[in-house]
Amino acid sequence: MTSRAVRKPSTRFILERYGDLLPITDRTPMVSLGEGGTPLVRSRSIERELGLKALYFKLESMNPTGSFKDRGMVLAIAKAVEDRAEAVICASTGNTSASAAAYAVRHGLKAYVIVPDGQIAMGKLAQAIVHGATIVQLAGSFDDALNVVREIATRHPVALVNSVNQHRIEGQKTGAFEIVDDLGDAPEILCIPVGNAGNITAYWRGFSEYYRLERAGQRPQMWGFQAAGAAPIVNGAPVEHPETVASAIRIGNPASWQQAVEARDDSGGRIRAVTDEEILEAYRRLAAEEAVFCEPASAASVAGLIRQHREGADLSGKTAVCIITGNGLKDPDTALGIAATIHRAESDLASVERALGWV
Ligand code: AN7
Repeated sequence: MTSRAVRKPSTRFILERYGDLLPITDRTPMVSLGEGGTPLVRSRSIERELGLKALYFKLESMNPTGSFKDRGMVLAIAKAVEDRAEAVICASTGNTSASAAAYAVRHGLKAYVIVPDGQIAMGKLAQAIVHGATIVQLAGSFDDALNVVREIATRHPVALVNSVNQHRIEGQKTGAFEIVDDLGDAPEILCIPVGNAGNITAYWRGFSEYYRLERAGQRPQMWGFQAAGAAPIVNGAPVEHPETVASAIRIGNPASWQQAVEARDDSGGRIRAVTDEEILEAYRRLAAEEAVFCEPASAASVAGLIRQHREGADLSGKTAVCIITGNGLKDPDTALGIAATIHRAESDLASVERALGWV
């Protein structure tokens, strides 16, 4: 038998790749579903229009359950196993529940998910169903659901895996590590949608840690974007009835509010609102011009960057990264709501040619 050189990449899985910077012990199960190692895809049209030196989309939509939540969940659930938990619970606008359900199955835990009734995207509900989670649809908002699960976790033997669980934030900070490792340094600007504000908190922690360790020469300005109908941090007050097409970030009282404000202020950044129209326009452009199919909440980061440019922000010579937090396939209803012409034809060549307008 001839021996061949196998080009084996060093691991991209975050628990192994960044284990030295995570709260891992020799009892932490190093189970992976393939999370992390997501690509930075360069913009082909929006970058030029905004006059940036470079614009990248970090496709967190390519994680195993289709959202960034997997980075935090792989750690939160591994730590729950380490602590001998037998069940996990979360409140969710959809992606957290999909991720919790998947990682719970992998570790043989029970998953309980509480979601606002009729307010989560279909694909996310489908994920929770197929992974066998116990699902409660609550007649209330995400914020109501989060209040309930926080109380439940103090009364019952079940681990809370919302981002109030610090292991979630620790896992998610690896997204920042990857950006620096890929680009050689932090970008000048990091654009990110803000809902419960766990992810902006995690990215800032990650960039700050790498800066302290001198693995990065700079830290980015953190530019967070909320939907205008669900913009408590921008307004400076909770929103009782948050409303937006971006159901993932329909959140009126974010758990990590204070940490998000700190990330904004310590980085010299900003947290602003974008309208549903701006979100949907960015959503459509991302798919039609950049080949990036994301969910509406993810498009808020790009909508925000475009709006900042329109309002006079000087982007020339700068590098920006937009976090594409979730996959477009999760929310087919929004995709099918985009105006499109779909032609009909009989099942023969001539009819298809006619339908295409070629004869
Ligand atoms: C695609 O799943 O809150 O500011 O319960 O699914 O860290 O909350 C999801 C949030 C952005 C906002 N983009 O992140 C949940 C949930 C997508 C999301 C956010 C979410 P955070």
